This record gives sequence, structure tokens and C-alpha cells, in this order.
Amino acid sequence: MMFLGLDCSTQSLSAILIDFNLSSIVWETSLVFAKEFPQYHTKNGTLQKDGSLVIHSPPLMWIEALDLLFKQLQLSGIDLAKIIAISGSAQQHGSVYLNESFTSTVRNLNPEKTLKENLIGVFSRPTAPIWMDASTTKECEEIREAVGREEIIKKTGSDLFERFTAPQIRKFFKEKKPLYDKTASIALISSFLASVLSGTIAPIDYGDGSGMNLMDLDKKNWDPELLQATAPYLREKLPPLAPSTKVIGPISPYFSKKYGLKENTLSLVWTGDNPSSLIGLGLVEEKMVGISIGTSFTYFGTIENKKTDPAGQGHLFVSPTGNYMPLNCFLNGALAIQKLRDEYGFSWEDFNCALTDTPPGNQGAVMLPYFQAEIIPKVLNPKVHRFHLNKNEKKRNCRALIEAQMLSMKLHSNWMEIQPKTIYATGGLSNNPHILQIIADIYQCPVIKSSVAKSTASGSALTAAYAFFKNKSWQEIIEGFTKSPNLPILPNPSTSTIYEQMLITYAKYELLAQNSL
Ligand code: XUL
Repeated sequence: MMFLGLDCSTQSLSAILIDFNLSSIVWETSLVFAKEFPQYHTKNGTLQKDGSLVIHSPPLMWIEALDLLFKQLQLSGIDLAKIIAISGSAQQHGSVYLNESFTSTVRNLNPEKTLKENLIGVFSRPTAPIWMDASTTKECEEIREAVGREEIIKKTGSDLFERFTAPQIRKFFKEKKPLYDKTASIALISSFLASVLSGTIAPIDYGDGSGMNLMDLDKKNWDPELLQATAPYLREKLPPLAPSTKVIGPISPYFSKKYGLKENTLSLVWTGDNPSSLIGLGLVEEKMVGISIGTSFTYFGTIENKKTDPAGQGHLFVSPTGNYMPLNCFLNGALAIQKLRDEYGFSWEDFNCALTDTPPGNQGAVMLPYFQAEIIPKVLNPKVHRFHLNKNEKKRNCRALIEAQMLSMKLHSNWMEIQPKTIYATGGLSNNPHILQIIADIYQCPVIKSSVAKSTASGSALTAAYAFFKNKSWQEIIEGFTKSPNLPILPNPSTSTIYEQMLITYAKYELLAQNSL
């Protein structure tokens, strides 16, 4: 019995096919957008002008990738009739704007054509604002003003954030009203791709819906007051909400006819990449903690009772298990490291040497790594700050960057009130033991790299299995897939006081920089 999990992240579309009975991964792939689809001229999968806070991506690129992925799956020689159900996840918050032709076009996808040829005419906005977009401060203020900050945090689990969907929709409505009026349906990236796969307008799941500033977390419904404060006629443009364990129906005949999947392969509601990786990492029990170090850096866990961040910097999402998922997201993650490496002409080997050649605590050197606009703490005028550190001290800068990323994460995650016993790490950079060692030392707790590199896609495959079996617990579902054979990276106790002290210094510099802006 096979289950397919997909993940449309900022930089790539990935897939994991699991054989549930054998507890094994049968096939996996990753299509890097910038490499496979240069015709879209993206930088790491995104469209952005230097220095601009506006960051979008082309939805057509995602569906071209979907076609290519299924083509590769078909050519893999695997018996696709064994695939029982498909689910997926996508980068959170980003929104796709569709005109009135979408419903009928997606219902009648012609397998003689490509997905791109089928869907080229369905967009009322050619590009989709994504989670890196920080251009909606004004709209955040307007919605906050209308509904009240405390009320919004209580209802939706988060304060207004530039990248969240409501302020993005409001900005589109204000700036491009005629196009907003032509928009019949607004999807999240997750629900857009689920729609294509199922041939019908797909629900938005509670987890990804929590990242919109539009969903009432308790009622699990769209909140009328927030809808009204965002844009007119918005309720009519949004799909229903549903759990990510819901089966939408069979896949669109496009995929069975074209690629040889079974006609009755089930197609599920998709969720966001973070909720999905919670499952992929096996964090289904209260107070388990994960860290994802990919394009964004996120720190998250599972809790049973609703708890929001009083400082309004973090988020509370509904998790696929029905519990809550507190999460903090940092924008200056992998791309900040890449930027520093590019500046210094450092290979990964050089970078790793820099980490081993410099001592924990970096002899007092501190960086505030705002290479791009930052989410936590909010920085809209990006600038890299250096204290007791010179830009040309290349090795110390490398350590300063990683220490800053992890100290900031620790500093701002206190509100979750979870003392991690073990941190489960995923994301591209979790392959790097030097980075994991710094995390272990700063948190003074063991860090285990996930057994599955693509934990988001694997989380979706496991969610598909959960939905199919109905009577198995989450624990039974994840058991064979999430136990990591990797040895934990243990903290070095001698670094404990160094980092305790450094956290205080870091907080002081962060405050200083905030006040000087
Ligand atoms: C979470 C967030 C990011 C994206 C990246 O709130 O904005 O982690 O989901 O894919």
C-alpha cells in the first residue's frame, strides 16, 4: 500500500512515495525551480527586485513542476496502481488569485495538453505573493485598527503579519481593484495545488488557514469581522475550511489518464509545510519540539491547550493531529548563510572550517543578521549589525551568523513554555553537524537529525495514510517512519554558561538596534 506526499516549498517541489506495509520510502525526488524552470527567471524560486519588500512567485511554474514530477514518477517503473492516496503541503501564507473560469477548467483538465496549457487562462493575478513578502505594513495596521490587536491574536492565533494572507489580499484589493473584482476564488498555495490534483476547488485546511489572519481558531471558521476588515465580498471568494485528514475525492482524471495512476486514487486536502513537517518528524505528542532549518528557520512544537504569544511575534496554528502548534518563523535562514558565503567566496567546506576554527561564544563577537527584512524581531529596513566584529573577519562572521540565528530563536521562543528534552531537526541544513552542534550547545539539549530528509513531503504521505486507515492512531502511523537511526548530537556542558551569558548580550544588542531604527 503506497501513499504519495508532495511538498511545494519556496525553492523546489519534492515528493516522497512510501510503502506503508514495508515502512519504507520507495521513491523520492526534488525539482529545484530555478534550475528546472529557468524560463520563469526566478531567484531561488522567487520574483523580487533588489531591495524591494514585494516578493512573489509564478503559480504556472508550480504546476509545470507538478507535471514534470508525475512524468518522472511514471518513468520510475513503479506500479502506480499501488498508490492509494496523495496529499501534500506548501509554503505557508502565499495566495493564488483565480478568475471565474477556474472551476470549470480545473474540472475538465485535458490530458492531451500540459497543465500549463490547461490552466494558463485561470489567473486573475499572474503572480502569487509569498511568505517572504513584507510589503503590507499599512494593510496590517488598517486591519489591526478595525478589529483590535488583542482580539485578532485571540481569534486567529497571531497578530497581523505582512506575509499573512489577509493583509496581502487587502493590498491587492486596494491597489488592483478591477483585478480583485475579477477574482472569483482565492486559494492558498496548498489549496491551489490540491484543487489541481482533485479537479475541484479544494478546502483550505485548519493548519494553513491559521496562517491567514482570517480563521477563528476556536470555531474553525472564517471570522466575519476579519473578512470585512480585509476586503469586500471576501467570504464568497474563499473555499470552505477542513482538516488536512479530509479526503476531497478521487484524483482528477487528468492524472489517471495521463500518468497511469488508478482512477480512484484518493486526493486529500493539503496543509502548510510546517504543520506537515510536524507529522514527518513524528512530533505528535505534547511538548515535542522541532526545528526546521531551510529557506526559513522555524521552531515549533505540539501543545494540547491554546496558548498565544503575548508579544505577538509568534504564531499558533492548528496541527494536523487536531492539537495546537506554536511556531516562530525567521526569514534570515538559509539564504542569509548563502549570502554571507557568496560575499566571502566560501564553499561549504570553508564555512564548516570557520565554524570549527572559532570558539563557542565567538569571543564576544555578535551579529544581528538582517540580510533581508526580518519577521522576528520585525525589521523592515534590513541591515547587518556587527558588535565586536569586523566585516573582514570572515571566519568569525560565519560563527556569528549561526550563533545569532539560534540565539534569536531561543530568545523569542520562551512564550511557548516548552523546555525541549530533544530537538528534532529537519530542513536542508540539518545535514550539517556543525550547525546542529551550535543548536545543541545553545539549548543545552540533544539534537537529532530527522531520518527522512524531506520531512514535509513525508508528513503529507503519512497524513494520507492516516486518512485512509481511519482506525489507526497517529502513533501507529508514524512509528515505522520517524524513528531516526541518527545518533543525537549532544550538548557540550562547558558551553552552557558561555551561551547563557551570550543570550543576555544578544538580547541587549537586539534592543539597541531596534531602538536605533
Ligand atoms: C511560516 C513561514 C515559512 C513558510 C516557508 O510561518 O512563513 O516557514 O511556510 O515555507
